[in-house]
Amino acid sequence: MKTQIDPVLRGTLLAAVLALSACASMQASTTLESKSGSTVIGNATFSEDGDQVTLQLDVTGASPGAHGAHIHELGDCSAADASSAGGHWNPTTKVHGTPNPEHHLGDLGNIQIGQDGKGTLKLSKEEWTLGDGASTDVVGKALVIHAGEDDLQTDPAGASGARQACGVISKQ
Ligand SMILES: [Cu+2]
Ligand SMILES: [Zn+2]
Repeated sequence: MKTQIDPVLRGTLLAAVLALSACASMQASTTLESKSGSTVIGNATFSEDGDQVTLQLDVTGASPGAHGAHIHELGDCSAADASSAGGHWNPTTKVHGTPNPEHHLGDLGNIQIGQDGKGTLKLSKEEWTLGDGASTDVVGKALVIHAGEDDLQTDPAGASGARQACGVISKQ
């Protein structure tokens, strides 16, 4: 009698091992709450992806068009206008703007919102880290969505207007 593992069972075991290894990689997330009287809400997930950290951001309830999105330096969304989140997260002391190769670590550019008020942004950065407590760690910072478009050049904040949603990034 053969002692080989049944191919179906083997497939199930392989799937279980893959699921476990996926769980082992670090994740962080945040739920964005409306600020400045807006209806904008959303959620974001950061996951380790090889040498980089990948952000998946989903927003609803926003006006159609481009909205500036940034990681701000203070994990505090308590103010009604989210001013408590401070300025752009900039641990490497660079100048604002995504075309600039040496921009703020917190510069995410713009999220494009459709006629249905929804938008998605996916972005990876090698410079980000997740949960290691280093100055490049996204955990403990605040993700902010703005009323207007980030012009990607005006220092220090891209002239993108009021802060319409804010969420503190925490480890999962
Ligand atoms: Cu901002
Ligand atoms: Zn910036």
